[in-house]
Amino acid sequence: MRCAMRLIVLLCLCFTVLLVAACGNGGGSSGASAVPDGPADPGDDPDDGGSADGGADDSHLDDRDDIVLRDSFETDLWYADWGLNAAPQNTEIVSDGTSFSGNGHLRVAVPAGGHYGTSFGYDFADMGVDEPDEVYFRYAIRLGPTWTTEGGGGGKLPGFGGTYGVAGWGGRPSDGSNGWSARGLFGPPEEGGASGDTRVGFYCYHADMTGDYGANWYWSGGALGAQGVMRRGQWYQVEVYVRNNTPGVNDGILRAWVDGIQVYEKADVRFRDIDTLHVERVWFDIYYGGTWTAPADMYIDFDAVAIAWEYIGPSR
Ligand SMILES: [Ca+2]
Repeated sequence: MRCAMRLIVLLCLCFTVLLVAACGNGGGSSGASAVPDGPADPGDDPDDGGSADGGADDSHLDDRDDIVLRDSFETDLWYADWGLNAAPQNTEIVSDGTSFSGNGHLRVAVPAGGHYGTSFGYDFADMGVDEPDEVYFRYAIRLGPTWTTEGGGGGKLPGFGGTYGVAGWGGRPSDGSNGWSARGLFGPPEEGGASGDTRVGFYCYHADMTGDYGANWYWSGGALGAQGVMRRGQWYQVEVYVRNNTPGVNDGILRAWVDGIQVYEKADVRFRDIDTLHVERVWFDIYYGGTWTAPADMYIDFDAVAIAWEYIGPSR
């Protein structure tokens, strides 16, 4: 009888311990998830690498020690890796089975009648990384089904900035001492403007510019064809490269590749006359205009971003 009582007491104790442990776990997981802050560790993004549902595989980048950032937009908290505390305007993670890599991508909406888009960046100094003078930036891009430049509209796509909040964008011309930028550019095709076909290139504020606005340097070849256009609904993997010029010398470089094929090079750019201007940021700027606005509700999808000190190359 005493044995039986001891067993019952022991069982009760065990049950109590299990109950307390279960409650403890429940309490922990029901709290708000902490948003990690601080600079991202290069090559330390658990979202990336390995075989991906979307078919694109970046595992060949896993062993590289020059990768500054990889983002495959697999989580709603993607923006923390960019040093942000909240998702930028008009962005959302979409998981609809059509991602370029994995099962998530970033959708940037451009509402009818508006200019934005979105604007955020990977600001090297803010992320604890010395501002470079050359950098590679790769992203996958897909124009949405209602995307159009009909009527002549164009605007900005992701690229590089060294504006320092002073000059080199937005009608604030560069003079070599104040700032520069080389964002992406989109514009209407030479023919078939209603088709959604969209020319792409660099939109560059540089020290040799005349007037108040940047130069349009369009790309062509490779997957863009002779007309240099992207089509709706198709993923393209863009990689852009900038090398700042020797101060005062026309030896700065801009290059672009689409799906691993080079589609642009310019090697005589003068971004700066002083050595205190560097690559301040990788600038994720989606802006319709100019002065014109989006003629319809539109969006662009992005995925498989990488920033690195050496050529990245396409996903496999
Ligand atoms: Ca993805």
